[in-house]
Amino acid sequence: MAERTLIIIKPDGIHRHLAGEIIRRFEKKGFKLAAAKFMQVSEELARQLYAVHQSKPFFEGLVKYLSSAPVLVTVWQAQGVIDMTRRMMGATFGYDAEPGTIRGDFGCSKGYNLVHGSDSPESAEQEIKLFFRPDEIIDYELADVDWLYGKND
Ligand code: IDP
Ligand code: MG
Repeated sequence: MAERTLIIIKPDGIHRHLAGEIIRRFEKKGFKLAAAKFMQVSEELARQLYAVHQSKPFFEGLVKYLSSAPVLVTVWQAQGVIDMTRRMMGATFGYDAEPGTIRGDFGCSKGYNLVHGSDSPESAEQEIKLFFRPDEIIDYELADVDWLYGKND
C-alpha cells in the first residue's frame, strides 16, 4: 500500500481562510485524500500529537495554539507522500520557509505556521491513529491513477 501521512490545517489556517488553498495544493499535486475531519482538538490530544516536544519551552504554547480553534485533519496517500508534503509545507518557521511553499507563501510567524505534517512513516502511523479509526480511512482508486504515475518511468 502507498504511504500515508497526517496533514492538519491548524487554527490559523482556518481563521485565515487558507484551508481550501492548502488542500488544493495537495489535491493538484495528485495525492489521494483518504480521510478528513473538521474538529476542535482537546488539549489532551494536542499533548499526545506533540509528545516529542514536551520538554521544549514552546510546548505549552503549542498545545494552546492547536486546541484554540477548529482544525481540519486529513490523511493523504501516495508513494513518497511524506517527503513531498514536507517539502511543499516548507521550513518550520514562516520567515525561513522558501517562497513557493505553503508556509513560505502564506505566513511570516514563528509558531503559527498553518499546517502540520507527519515527518516519518513511523510518526505518520502513530499520528493517524490518534485521529482516525481504521474504518474512517477510505481505500479507493483514483480515476486518473494511470495518468498520474505514468507507465514510462
Ligand atoms: P514541524 O511542524 O515543521 O515538524 P516541529 O519542530 O515538529 O516542526 O515543531 C512542531 C510545531 O511546534 C511547529 O510546527 C510550530 O508550530 C511549533 N514550534 C516549533 N518550534 C517552535 C518555537 O521555537 N517557538 C514556537 N513554536 C514552535
Ligand atoms: Mg514535527
